[in-house]
Amino acid sequence: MTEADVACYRESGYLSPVDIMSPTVAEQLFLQFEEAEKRFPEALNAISRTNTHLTFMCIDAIAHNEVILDTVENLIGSDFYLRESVIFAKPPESEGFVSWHQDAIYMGLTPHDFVNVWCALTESSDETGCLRVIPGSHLGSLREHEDTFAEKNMLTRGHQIGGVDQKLARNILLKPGQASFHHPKMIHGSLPNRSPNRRIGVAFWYVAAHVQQTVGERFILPMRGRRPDAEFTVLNRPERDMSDESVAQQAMVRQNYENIMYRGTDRSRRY
Ligand SMILES: O=C(O)CCC(=O)C(=O)O
Repeated sequence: MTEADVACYRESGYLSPVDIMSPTVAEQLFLQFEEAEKRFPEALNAISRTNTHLTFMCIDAIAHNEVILDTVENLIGSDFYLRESVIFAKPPESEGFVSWHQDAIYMGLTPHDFVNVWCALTESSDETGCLRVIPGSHLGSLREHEDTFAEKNMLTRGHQIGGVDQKLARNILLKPGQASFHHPKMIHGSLPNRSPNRRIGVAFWYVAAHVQQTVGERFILPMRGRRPDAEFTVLNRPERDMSDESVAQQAMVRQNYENIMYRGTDRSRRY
C-alpha cells in the first residue's frame, strides 16, 4: 500500500479494489463457506448473518487476513480491534437492495476512526448488485436517515438518506479475493442482483482502540496493538465451526448490537 493509496482514501473515502488473497485461495474459502452453509443452513441465512466470524472458521480466516490488517493499520493506525461482521448475500435474480446510508449513524462510536472492509466471496459487478459509493461524501457530517423497514431493504431499520444524486455514484467492482475499504461516513448502498449468480460479500468493521463506544457494551476481538482504555470484553476466536461456546458468545454479541441498532425505535426485525 502506497502513500498515494492512503491519500486517495482520505480524499474520496474509499479504497478499491485491494487484492487480499489469490483467486485460488478465494475459491477454496468459498468452497468452505458453501460446505458450512450445507452443514448449518440455519446459522448462515439472511437472518443469522451477523458476527459469523465468531462461529465459522472460514469467516474467521478472512477477518485475520494479513493484507486486510496491514491496510487497516495504514488507514486508522496500529491499535485496533474487530467489532462486528455482516454477511450481505443476494440470491440470483433477487429484489434485495441496500438504501443509501452511512454506517456510523447507529453504531454509537465516536470519533469516526473505524473502517468497513467489504470482502467479495463471489463476483460483485453492476449486474450482481455491487456496492455503490458517493466519493467524498465522508467529508460531510452525518446525514438524517429515515427508517423505512422496507421488506426488501437489507439494512436492519431499512434506514435511508434522501436526495442522493445517483449520478455521483461509483460502482465498486470486485472479484473473489478482492476487498474494498470505506470510511464510516461514506454514503453507500447497492441495487438488486439481476444476474443468475449469487452475490456474497462479508463486511467487517475494524475500530481504532481510542474510539469511544457511547451506547451499549463494547466487545472486542483484539487484532493489533493496544486495547481500549475504557471497559471492554474480549471475545475468543472459534476453534471449530459452531461449537457451543462460540454460539453462546455470538448470541451475546448479537443481542448487544440489536440493542444498539434498534435504540429509539419500537420496531425491530429478526436481524
Ligand atoms: O453488500 C451490500 O450491498 C451493502 C453493504 C453495506 O451496506 C455495508 O457493508 O455497510
